[in-house]
Amino acid sequence: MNQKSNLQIMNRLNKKTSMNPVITSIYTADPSAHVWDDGKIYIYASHDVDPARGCDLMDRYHVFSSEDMVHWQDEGEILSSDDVSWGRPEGGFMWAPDCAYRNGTYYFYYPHPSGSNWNDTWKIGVASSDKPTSGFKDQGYIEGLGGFAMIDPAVFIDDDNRAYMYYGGGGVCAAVELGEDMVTVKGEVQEMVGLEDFHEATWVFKRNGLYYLTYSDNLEGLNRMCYATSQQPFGPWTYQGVFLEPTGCSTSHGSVAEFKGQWYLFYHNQAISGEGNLRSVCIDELHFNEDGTIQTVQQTLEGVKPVQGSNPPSFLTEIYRAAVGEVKGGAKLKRQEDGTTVVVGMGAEDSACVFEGVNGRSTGGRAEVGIIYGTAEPLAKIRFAVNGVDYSFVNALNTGGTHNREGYTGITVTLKPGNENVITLTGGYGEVAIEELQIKYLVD
Ligand code: FUB
Repeated sequence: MNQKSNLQIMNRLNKKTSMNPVITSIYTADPSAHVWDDGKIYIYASHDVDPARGCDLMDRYHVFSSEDMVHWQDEGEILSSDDVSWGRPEGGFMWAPDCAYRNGTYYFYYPHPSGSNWNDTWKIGVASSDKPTSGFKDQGYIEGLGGFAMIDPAVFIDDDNRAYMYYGGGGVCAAVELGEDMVTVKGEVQEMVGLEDFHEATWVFKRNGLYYLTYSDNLEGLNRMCYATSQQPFGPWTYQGVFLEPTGCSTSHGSVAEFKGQWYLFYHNQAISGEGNLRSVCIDELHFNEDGTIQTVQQTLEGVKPVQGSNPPSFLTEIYRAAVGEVKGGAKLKRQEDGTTVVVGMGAEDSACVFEGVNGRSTGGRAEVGIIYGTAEPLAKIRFAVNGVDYSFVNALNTGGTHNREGYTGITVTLKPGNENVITLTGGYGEVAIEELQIKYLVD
């Protein structure tokens, strides 16, 4: 195999704004954004596994982090339906999640059915970790919640440190206080009163002492995001109207967060795929009027600017370059004029290229894989597997590669220790000429 030596590369990205969608390597939706004590902002999102089949293949949550709102690091997969001991045997259906932090532990909440009859068996599961981006372990589901569509959990921790979980779908929004352990409930589940045309996608935040509950409405085929306000965490709520008009996607789901003095809306659209079940996370600024009402969010292509005082991240990283070994099916190795070799023919059915002997270092662990390629087809994609584990399709877009396009996120995977990792790219979904993989190791 044509392996190149390890290189120390100063990787300075020059992206000026975040661009929308902001996450482009895989399909993500339902973003829940949080600022943690390490000074970074994180997005916990649903993962629309491609190809989608309704919403039932949604699985394998990823989390993304940023220091400046413009450059986002895929931190990798944090939980899949395979990890859920009580979940439905068929897996999938890992819908809109949220995360909360208390006393050194991160709690990841997610809706998932416990039975094959998915629509009647929703539960809200919880997994915990001492890290925001890895190590999450199933802690079962929250008992004592209401017997209706238990989807879309959102956890809000108030200034007095009391924690509340909001959830619901199909017209009912409910809330309950969480116990100190963040897993049991305290007191009665209460239905939220005063919301108009509630559909799903609850999110709660507080600003200047006022509680805001955002959610999606039922506008046929093109849900919008609405909000209501209250002086108390349990309402009653005063409906305030729509603040995100349709994004072009049938569902709408978002979160609101303040980071370094600026408020943002995190939401999704279907701008990359054109399909309602292959969605992409976006970010735009959120502005308030003097009376606390929210201005209609302007959906932009540029996204948001770097936060004040931030520099583009510059990280000295060991980047390991793997070159292709074996090619299969219609795929062929082609020597270029500059002496480099690329894999062509990846548009053919059954085509694949295999990178063997990929170094996971002595420890193994998380590593971001950038695929260096060229394509002229906006919706070309490649199926991506590591050591036989399928990571879904990775979008190619007509961009020149996951590390070449400004700000294009690579995909983060788990490697095993040693140099026997095998990465397989399978084609048949558009012409993509593949040059090499670049592997950036992430420290846990
Ligand atoms: O992503 C699956 C479901 O679609 C979410 O749970 C809803 O909020 C909607 O976005």
